[in-house]
Amino acid sequence: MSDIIADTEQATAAASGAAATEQFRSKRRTETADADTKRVDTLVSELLAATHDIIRRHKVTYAEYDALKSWLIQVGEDGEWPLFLDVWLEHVVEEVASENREGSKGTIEGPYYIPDAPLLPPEATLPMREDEEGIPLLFQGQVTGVDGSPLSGAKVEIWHADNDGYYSQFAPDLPEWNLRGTVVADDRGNFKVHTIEPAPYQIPTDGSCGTLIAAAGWHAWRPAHLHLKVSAPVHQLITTQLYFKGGSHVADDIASAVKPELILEPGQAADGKGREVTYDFVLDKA
Ligand code: MBD
Ligand code: FE
Repeated sequence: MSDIIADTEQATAAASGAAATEQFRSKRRTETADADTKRVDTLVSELLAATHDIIRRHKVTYAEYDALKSWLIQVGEDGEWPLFLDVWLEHVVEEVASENREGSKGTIEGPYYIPDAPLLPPEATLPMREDEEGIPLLFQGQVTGVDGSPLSGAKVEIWHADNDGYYSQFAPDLPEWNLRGTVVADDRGNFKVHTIEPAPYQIPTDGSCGTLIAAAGWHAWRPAHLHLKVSAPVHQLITTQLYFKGGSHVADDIASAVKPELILEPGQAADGKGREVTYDFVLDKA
């Protein structure tokens, strides 16, 4: 567990931002961007030119320039660069990265993924507190290839917020792996996960992203969602999120990460306790 969070009594933007920044720094993607001079020149020159154009068209003043400067400094001090980038830019990066995929749709990862969550059997209950609040949810399905073949040994990593909208390791007083797990599917690619329905997530209002949202008159909400990474040998990993039909902000996610294919419609659970839903994952070949 991050010391930054463990030592903090209240959920603050600065504490969750610092934990997200620390988490990002320790993350290693399998591919790293090579510093191709021409590409850096093109991308940065075009970004700057687009900004120059905005300044000219809207006659941006020195007062506004100073407001921008102090806000950018504050984003860094709050550790909110991961949050800012994942909320307002990542969805387009994901769109470009997955444009040629045939299998299931994915969406953004967001700032709160932690690798190596505890391994769990094909039917499992996510680690949770004894008195964990929230409507029980049975989330089940099958992982197959694009040709329909079951993927034995598939892994379904799942992480989500609790009934108050908090993620373990990014808010105080939660067990380290609360509502996080790696479910290993059976030899037919089937899995069954018992958990609770997460609450909608509100961007911290006391940090710089919150300041921006208030200054622009936006709302700060993401719809309730399950995060998933689904993988299997010799197949492409999918990073995705699933939402709940009829839930608040499904139609106006601040992170623009909802797609129609990602909306679940759970029914009454067969055992009468809470709700259940089946969702299958189709993975492209690597
Ligand atoms: C979240 O829970 C999230 O998934 C994203 C993308 C951004 C902020 C909080
Ligand atoms: Fe999230």
